[in-house]
Amino acid sequence: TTTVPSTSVYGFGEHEHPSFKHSMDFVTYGMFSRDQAPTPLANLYGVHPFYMCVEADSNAHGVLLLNSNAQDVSLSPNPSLTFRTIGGILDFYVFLGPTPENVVQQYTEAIGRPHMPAYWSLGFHLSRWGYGSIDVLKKTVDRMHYYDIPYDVQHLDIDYMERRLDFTYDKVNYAGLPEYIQQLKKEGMHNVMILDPFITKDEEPGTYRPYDLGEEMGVWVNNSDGVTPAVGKAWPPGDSVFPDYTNPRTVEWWTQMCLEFKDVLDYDGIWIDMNEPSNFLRGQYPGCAVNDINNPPYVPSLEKNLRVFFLKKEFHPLFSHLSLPVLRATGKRAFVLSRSTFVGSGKYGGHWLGDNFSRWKDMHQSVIGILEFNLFGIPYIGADICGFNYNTTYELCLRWMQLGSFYPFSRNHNAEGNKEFAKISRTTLRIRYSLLPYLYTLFFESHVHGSTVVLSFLSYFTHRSGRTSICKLVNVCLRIVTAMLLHALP
Ligand code: MIG
Repeated sequence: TTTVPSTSVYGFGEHEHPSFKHSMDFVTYGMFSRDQAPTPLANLYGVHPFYMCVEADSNAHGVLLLNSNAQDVSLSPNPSLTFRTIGGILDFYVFLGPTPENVVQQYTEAIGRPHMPAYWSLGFHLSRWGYGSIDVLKKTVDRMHYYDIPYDVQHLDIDYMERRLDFTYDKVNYAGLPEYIQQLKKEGMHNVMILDPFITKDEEPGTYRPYDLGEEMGVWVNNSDGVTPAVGKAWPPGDSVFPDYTNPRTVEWWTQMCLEFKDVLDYDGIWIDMNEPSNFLRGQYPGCAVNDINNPPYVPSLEKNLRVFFLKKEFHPLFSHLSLPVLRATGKRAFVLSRSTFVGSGKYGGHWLGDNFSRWKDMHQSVIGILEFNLFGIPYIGADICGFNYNTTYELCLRWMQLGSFYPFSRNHNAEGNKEFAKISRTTLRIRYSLLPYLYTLFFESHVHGSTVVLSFLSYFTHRSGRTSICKLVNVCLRIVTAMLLHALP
């Protein structure tokens, strides 16, 4: 337990926090990675035991507890913080600031600077779970062009796969996908494919190379006996095994699979989903041993979860983190979008805020989440524009397009085809595109100096961010106003 010099405490993740500045009224946040749609205060996809505290005189400092075990932190009005972790070491790092921006720069110096994103990835992205066929995909792409929506990146969700098997594509419903991707590339578009981390073990032997090769190389996460693979159940048919990314052989296998797949579908980036890792079973086959590792004497404040896997192993939240550097092997600046993240993941990839809902509240929450991930050193961050779960409405989706046009990572997980809607979306996206050199520079500064890409007005005006930042802010405001005026003219 530690006292803190003020109640202005920010950070800790990943959660849906009701405000950027935390309530210190005896609130407890659990941290352990899991597949959970944003729910207030619950532990979500990633783990970031890092906070920043800003004092009344506007000096700021940050603290990281570098620990990946199941843990929680309680905030009290004293004001104080209490950390409880069920394993590992108490590896604390203190960052002295003095400005909030300095804190983030020092934090990312320690954990790894954010990667430099490819310029194209700052364009607008379109995605949807369930195009269902290449015809619907083509029509969607054509409609985007017809309505003249600025757009650079197309995502393909699990329905492009054959029976949801990684490293395959559906040769019936998506017949001709490799050629279509080539065509899109020629037209200047970029494509991102989803991959899930579980590999089915139940295909006919000799017919599914990702499993056969992985089995041969011995790359799966094992049960406590250290020999038999731990088996779970997820999207692909049959039961699944999970790659053990702490094993260098696994990294070799994973890299090889991704490169071989790139020879089939020439993607520009990968979107790694379900990598908390998620599992549809409660526990695993053949069941979890009864011991105090599986039933710890203290259970941190974590939501009960039906999709828990490897609970309580400190390696669990590192699963996704270790799988991210894979596309370095392509020799190009990689695009890796990860649902689960840990301390330092920003060095390899970006993140989206997960399965939000088509509600006004979720649009509001996206701003808080984006600010927080800028503190965590993952500035390439966005939320599913228009909302992922539920049906969106015209007004909500339109306003969300206007807001989302200014997310660092701007992706809509649904499409609309309506003239007025298109006109307004086009206008705000064009403003985004007119600002891309500026956004790219912010990412460069983030990559080199660890600065934030999005920061709160609070940081600008009350926390001595310095004259340059104020100039930058005035500059970007002026550019937005000018761009809006230009677009408003007939
Ligand atoms: O169990 O791939 O967060 O973006 O569309 C759901 C299907 C799996 C969850 C991701 C979402 C994606 C969906 N995935």
